Amino acid sequence: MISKRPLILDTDIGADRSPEYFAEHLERPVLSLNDADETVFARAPYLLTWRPRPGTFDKFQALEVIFSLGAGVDGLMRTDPPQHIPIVRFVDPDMTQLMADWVCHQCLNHLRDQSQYASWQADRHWGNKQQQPMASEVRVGVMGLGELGSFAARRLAAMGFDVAGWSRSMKQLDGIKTYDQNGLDTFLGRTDMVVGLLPLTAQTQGLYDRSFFSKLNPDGALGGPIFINGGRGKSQVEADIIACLKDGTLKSVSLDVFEEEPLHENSPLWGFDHIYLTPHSSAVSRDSGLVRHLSEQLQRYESGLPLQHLVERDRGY
Ligand code: NDP
Ligand code: OXD
Repeated sequence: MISKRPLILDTDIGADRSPEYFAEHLERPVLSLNDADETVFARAPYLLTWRPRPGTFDKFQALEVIFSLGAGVDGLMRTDPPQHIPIVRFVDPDMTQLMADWVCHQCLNHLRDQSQYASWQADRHWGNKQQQPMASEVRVGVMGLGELGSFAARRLAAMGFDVAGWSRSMKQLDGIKTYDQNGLDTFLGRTDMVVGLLPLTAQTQGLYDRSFFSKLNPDGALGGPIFINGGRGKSQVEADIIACLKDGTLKSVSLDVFEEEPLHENSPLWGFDHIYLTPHSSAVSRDSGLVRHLSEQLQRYESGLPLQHLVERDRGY
């Protein structure tokens, strides 16, 4: 174990992640960033981080690979990681499955009008039978067809929804109609329920605004457009979401991510009784998945194979 090259763990990334856990499972020395000293920084080749503090990279003299704890690297990119050092994103089947579960759960909440039943239950009220549209009558549009979006789109299609997808470059997915950047307005016009699984970049910041929501299909089977965001909160304009919920441009939303997190207790979003909010927990990076991913990538790198899931600097994701 001592002969293996050490990994530095930025322990600010999550309370339950200990260097000891990773050292045991990766079978190599793992040190906390906070405990590392000059001698460690002089020789440490690997860093696992997510939202590093400013100046973190300046400490390292021999850094070779930066591993992101999360699938999204916007927090990492904000702190100017050195250009020549590769950044490996977190990609793992458990995370992909967790996100698809959340997306499907939210789509079913809207399909079956779950907030209405929950409020009747809270009032001990039997209620009236709701109109029940079929999933096949609902057009879902998934924005971002990467690791998470393409799997979620397939799962939605398997559940019977009428699914389309949109991404920067054109994709081909069996049974799913796809659009690239040029097809955005057509894609939005056929969409009743839009699911955001985009990374936060200069191009996607503030994308989900009133003009965007106004392009969604107002006449769908659910009685109005639905917005679901599991990507990044800074891609949405919350003032516009609130105004669009009030004037009916949007019928409802499911939000896991917010412009500022945690969501401020005074946010009007808390006050809507027919929307669904989760605290950035749609797909949490599990330690077991991280170990699997790091083991594989470290093994590849140390045996001379190319690293996978590399961030492309000019795209920002
Ligand atoms: P990927 O990099 O695999 O996929 C990103 C997708 O977005 C690609 O299809 C890409 O297009 C598309 N895209 C990026 N920029 C644009 C653009 N400007 N216009 C159109 N399409 C664009 O990422 P993942 O699927 O792994 O993750 C997506 C995001 O989900 C993460 O960046 C993160 O922010 C968020 N996330 C949120 C979590 C949560 O708990 N809420 C958990 C995990 C991730 P192309 O295929 O052409 O490159
Ligand atoms: C991620 C996240 O990017 O959890 O992995 O948000």
